[in-house]
Amino acid sequence: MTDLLAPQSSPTQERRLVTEIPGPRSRELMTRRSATVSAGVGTTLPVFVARAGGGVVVDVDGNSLIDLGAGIAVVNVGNAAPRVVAAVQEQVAAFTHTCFMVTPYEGYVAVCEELARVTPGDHEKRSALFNSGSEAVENAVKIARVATNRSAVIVFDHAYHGRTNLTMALTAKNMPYKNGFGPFAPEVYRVPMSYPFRDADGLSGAEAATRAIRQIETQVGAANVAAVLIEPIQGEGGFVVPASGFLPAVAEWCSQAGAVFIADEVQTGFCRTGDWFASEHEGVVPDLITLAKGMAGGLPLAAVTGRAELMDAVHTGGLGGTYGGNPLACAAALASIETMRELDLAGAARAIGDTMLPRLRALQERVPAIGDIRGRGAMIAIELVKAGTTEPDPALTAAVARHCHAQGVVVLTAGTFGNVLRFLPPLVIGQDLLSEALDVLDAAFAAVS
Ligand code: PLZ
Repeated sequence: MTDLLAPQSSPTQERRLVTEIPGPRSRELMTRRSATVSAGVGTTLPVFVARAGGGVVVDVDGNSLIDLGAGIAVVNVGNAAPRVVAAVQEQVAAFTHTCFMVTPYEGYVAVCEELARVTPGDHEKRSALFNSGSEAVENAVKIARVATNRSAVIVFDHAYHGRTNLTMALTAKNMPYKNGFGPFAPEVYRVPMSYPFRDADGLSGAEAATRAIRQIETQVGAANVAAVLIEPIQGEGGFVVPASGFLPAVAEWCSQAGAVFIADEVQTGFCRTGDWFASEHEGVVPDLITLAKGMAGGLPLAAVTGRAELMDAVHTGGLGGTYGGNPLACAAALASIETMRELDLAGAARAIGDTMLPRLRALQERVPAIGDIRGRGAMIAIELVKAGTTEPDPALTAAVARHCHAQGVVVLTAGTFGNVLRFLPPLVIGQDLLSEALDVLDAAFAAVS
């Protein structure tokens, strides 16, 4: 009998470079990639993966890299997490697909039961399952429109909600997400976010909310608003944490205005920020919540969970999709959620933040280009600027990221201005590895600045 929680199936938890990065086999595969994969699909770090687990990614040349990306906040439970592997293996041998809309199966229902338990609020809830975060967001908007019989959707500066047509319209940043891909869906209105590092000094969360709400009321009209859609901590936008009081004030306005408050927790969800969901930090209870990424340990699964009266306002057959709630993905989600509970991964995320923040603050003392350090739990970022200003420094950001990559640490960038380094380690990463990754980051700044 194997212990499902023991990491014995994981690769050795170490940073080990045996070739330059990328190594010869990865370079060969990159050549094949260029000849066959669309140039439209980018690459952050051109090493091809052979295996991954815990806090490392092992490439085809035998290099072992420390993972501070978790596949963009997906493998919160670790890559190929033992419970997930076992659950998927069992399911794949039983049946792989029937389509839940044709002949249902228990896993889908069990996932929805879990989502009702773990998401904020003790009201009656319903869920529907999809394949990607974008699809979840699209469906949340559909549900809000049907339930309110209104059409306007409010989104924020720096928001990221996906790459499909509606979610491109909801996303703020033009390059690379939107450029040339229009026309975009109508009835989407963008208002200012609370962004403490870039707002006027001392602008409180309540004041930033008033600024956004005034714009909604004057430019859209409260009675036309179907939904306000917001990431409680913005992800691709650069881990922007709104000033405290902002989210509760926006949520409160929605309930007054009869608009649906949708929290997009695709990136922040499933223990990432030190709570099950980032909305909980300020006691906000979203009407609808969009989920994906961390929920299924790497298998494609997404969800909209929300108030029963909204979710059930949709006519029968109005929501669905061939693969939504695929049985393998559901098995993976149940195993992931169980792992999060058993290993207290919310606590682990808080511990990661507690390790990272003091180290980054010490680094900031030596590196004046670090303008801001922010985030919560295991969702931490630094924003790089020309020293003493708030002018973004995307070139320095790219150089530091490249240096980390070359030294065997997977880091990601983000931000409207491309000047944010973000850290999203798997929540099961060991403290030693995390600390070694921070040493590499220190050295990267010393080398490039
Ligand atoms: N909402 C808050 O973070 C996905 C995008 C990576 P999908 N973020 C990573 C890229 O460059 O495509 C995301 C998110 C938030 C929605 C989405 C969309 O989720 O699963 O990528 O569709």
